[in-house]
Amino acid sequence: MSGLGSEIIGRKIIHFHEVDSTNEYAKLIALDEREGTVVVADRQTAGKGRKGRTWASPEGGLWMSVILKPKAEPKHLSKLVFIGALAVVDTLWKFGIEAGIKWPNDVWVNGRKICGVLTEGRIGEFVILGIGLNVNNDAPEELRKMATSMREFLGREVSLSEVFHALIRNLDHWYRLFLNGRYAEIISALKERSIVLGKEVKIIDDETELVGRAVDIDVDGALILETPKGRVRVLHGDVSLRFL
Ligand code: BTX
Repeated sequence: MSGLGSEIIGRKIIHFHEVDSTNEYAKLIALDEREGTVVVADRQTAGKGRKGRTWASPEGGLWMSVILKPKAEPKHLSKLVFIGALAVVDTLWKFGIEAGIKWPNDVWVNGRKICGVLTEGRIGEFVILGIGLNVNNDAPEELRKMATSMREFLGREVSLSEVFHALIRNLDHWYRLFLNGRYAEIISALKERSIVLGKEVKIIDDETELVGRAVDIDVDGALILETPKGRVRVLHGDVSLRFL
């Protein structure tokens, strides 16, 4: 046990007041660290989203990355992004916030984004699971319409360290299921907490766009879309999903 009530995640915590990106720092030290080490910062000066996008990370939010070294077949590693989203949703529920997962890597509350998850890594060596959760920070001005925070939803500040510790415990729970190969439970929880199933969506993957109704998430975590041309299976990779 780590003292935080977790077995693997949070065995060691590296805290910065400021860093460029916790994911970048975690990648630098990953080979020398045991799995479960967490890098957390009060603010990031170059927080990253997917595909070179920026992640606004002012003080008050929870910006953290976990170093993982799972001995799992490479085809399963893409499911780690769901571990992050599931742990965040469970944490938010504990604080009375009914959040859901916007496949593949966001957590939303009342139609707005509260959290993003970014996994990066080197096959056979490590995976960095990065989580950005708006807690007591304001969403950036230009994103106010599409982003929210725990403080905004609850109308009061919450203890950042309580949120952090709850998230560590929830990550530990879901990661241990992953290590035990309990993928079916992970996918079924993902489906239960999904806010996309049954909705008309547009999938954007570089230059291609696909419109259809999201009807299922399969055993691999791929989204099944019903389109005018039949069923299409969309792997999560780097695709973006918009509601229509
Ligand atoms: P994403 O590419 O899916 O989402 C990025 C998009 O989200 C941005 O283009 C912007 O529209 C919006 N956005 C930016 N900042 C925020 C915010 N604070 N709240 C809500 N929406 C925002 C999602 O990428 C993955 C983000 C991972 C962030 C964590 S923080 C710790 C770790 N370190 C790091 O550099 N990244 C990860």
